[in-house]
Amino acid sequence: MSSQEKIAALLQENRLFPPPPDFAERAHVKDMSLHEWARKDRLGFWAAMAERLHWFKKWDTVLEWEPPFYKWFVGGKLNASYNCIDRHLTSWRRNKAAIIWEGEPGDERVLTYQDLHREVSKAANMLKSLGVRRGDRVTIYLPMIPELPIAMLACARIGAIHSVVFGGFSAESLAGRINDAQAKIVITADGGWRRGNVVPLKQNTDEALKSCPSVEKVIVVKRIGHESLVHHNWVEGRDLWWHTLMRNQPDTCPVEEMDAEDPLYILYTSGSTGKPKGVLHTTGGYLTGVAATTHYVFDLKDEDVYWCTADIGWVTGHSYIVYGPLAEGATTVMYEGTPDYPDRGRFWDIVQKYRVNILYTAPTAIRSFMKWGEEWPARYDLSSLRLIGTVGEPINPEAWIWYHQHIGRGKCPIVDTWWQTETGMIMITPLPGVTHTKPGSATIPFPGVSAEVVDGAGNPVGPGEGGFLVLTEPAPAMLRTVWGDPDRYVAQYYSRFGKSVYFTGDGAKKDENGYFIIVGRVDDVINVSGHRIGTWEVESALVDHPAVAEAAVIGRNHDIKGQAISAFVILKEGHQPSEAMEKELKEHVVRKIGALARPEEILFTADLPKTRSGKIMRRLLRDIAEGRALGDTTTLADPAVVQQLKEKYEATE
Ligand code: 6R9
Repeated sequence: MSSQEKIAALLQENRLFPPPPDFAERAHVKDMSLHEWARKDRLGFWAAMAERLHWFKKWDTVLEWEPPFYKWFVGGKLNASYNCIDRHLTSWRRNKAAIIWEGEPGDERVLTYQDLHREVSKAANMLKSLGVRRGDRVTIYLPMIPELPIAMLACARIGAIHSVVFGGFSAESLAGRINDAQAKIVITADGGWRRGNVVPLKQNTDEALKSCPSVEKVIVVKRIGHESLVHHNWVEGRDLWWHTLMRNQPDTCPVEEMDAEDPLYILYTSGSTGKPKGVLHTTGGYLTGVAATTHYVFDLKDEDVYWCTADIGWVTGHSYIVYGPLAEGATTVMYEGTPDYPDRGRFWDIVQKYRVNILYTAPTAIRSFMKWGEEWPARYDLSSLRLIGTVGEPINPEAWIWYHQHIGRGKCPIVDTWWQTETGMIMITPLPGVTHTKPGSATIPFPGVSAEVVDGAGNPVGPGEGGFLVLTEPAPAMLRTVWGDPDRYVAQYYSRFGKSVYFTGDGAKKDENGYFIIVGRVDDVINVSGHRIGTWEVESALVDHPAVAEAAVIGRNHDIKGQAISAFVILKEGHQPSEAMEKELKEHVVRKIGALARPEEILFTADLPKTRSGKIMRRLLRDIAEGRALGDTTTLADPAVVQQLKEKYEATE
């Protein structure tokens, strides 16, 4: 049987995959008692989860609420850096590898918890010496190098709020995020490696800082070491080398006692309208949520080597490379580069080399691996793997089965975990020792989490019926507000279905067992390779170009990326559609936002389908881009517009 036939056969059975008996026997959770406990006493359950952390002072109240504003562990005092480092130093764990790092060129660094304590303390002292105080914002724009988690934990240590900006974002995106947070300090690097090329992070920072008056100092990590990356634009007095500043810092630094509700970090994410929002996470609830889920979802044991392949620039890296694993005293692997450099075996080489036990990656990566062929993983010894997981977008059952067979070798449970930047922690997921998994389903809510699928009026829908995914109870790791814009927080998340129901922006259904199947975004957010991009952002970038009169952007299905960006553009008088114009507009979007927002294709048109009230009908554009028969066009101002567009689109294919 060919691989394709095998997959087809497995899928036809539509069967559930029970946890392998030897896995279940040794798992932290072997039965449904955790779920039952949380169902009976939700707050008691979360209080017990909070006990996993070290508190300088215990909380007075588990939850105080005035929907949609929630406070968890009120009155409690703790520090995230202390919980991720210091508390592990009193046991044998101080000599355990905290971070195993591999650079793209193949260089390596291993930091034990003791090493991490020293580096983080020095970095915290460095920040203090530059005037950073509790509550100040620090923007971090770094590649995947150890200085990134070190900088985050240094901020947490002194109560500064970090805002990590993914290294793939443009200067302009960086500037927007620095200004929104009013950051005092930017931490960057001379550059980062990507497929053997240098990403010029310092140059982007220089460009961004032309419009960022709040920034006083720039700390630059020397990652690449090419003089040309920094010398022409080094601003004396503003720019400082990380290694010079770190040299004479004391290697201990007292931790700030933070309130449970003090901010830990801001992370920007795309919404359906407007600029990216600064999602605000606080200390006690967030850390409780990520520590508990790391422990139970990944069935993490002290002897495990755990690898989450995300970039720390996204929430998955914050919660499941840095805060969750380190709070749990784990060994967390960090890799700088891409899966196909220097060849398509790189991930499997890393699994084999470090004997990785738990692997957490994205469906888009799995679909690439499928395309590259099973011979790549087959060349490596993957026998150390005992649990594998996915996050970021819906996983198609074919990819699930392929992952199960070729990476999990039929032996590893798969945890398909649904969550968001806003939820901070995994919300819907199997627990690998007990939940029977089903390809394409994230299964059931984590204990203490309440999710539902509802219709437009907010009423639960029946099995198999599509609806909106909502969270009906607060959970400790969820965002507290949108930085600087509480009205937007309310409007975005707590108005569609009332003040006490959180709207996720996702469509979903439940099967007859109550398992959740998440279909994808139902708002104007596109999920490209697991990265969220707002249609509004791409449209704004396009109309910013002098030749563009109007633009409409949609996400269409894509075999590898999940979704790809299709843009429909009306040019201004005097500009002609051409290949050169298409290229220029794509580059313009990359310059404005970053390479992740590059449209897959641009279709020039004289008109866009609009309702009589002037709203662009994206649904019809999606029909066109995905080559479907056109949906209902009766509400259109001019139905001929779509027909013409469709013909044109088909002609360009
Ligand atoms: C963690 C993260 C959140 C959006 C979310 C949903 C999609 C994430 C998923 C999933 C189906 C899963 N998503 N995990 N869809 N199954 N297991 O990815 O956060 O970048 O904020 O994206 O990603 O659409 O709403 P974020």
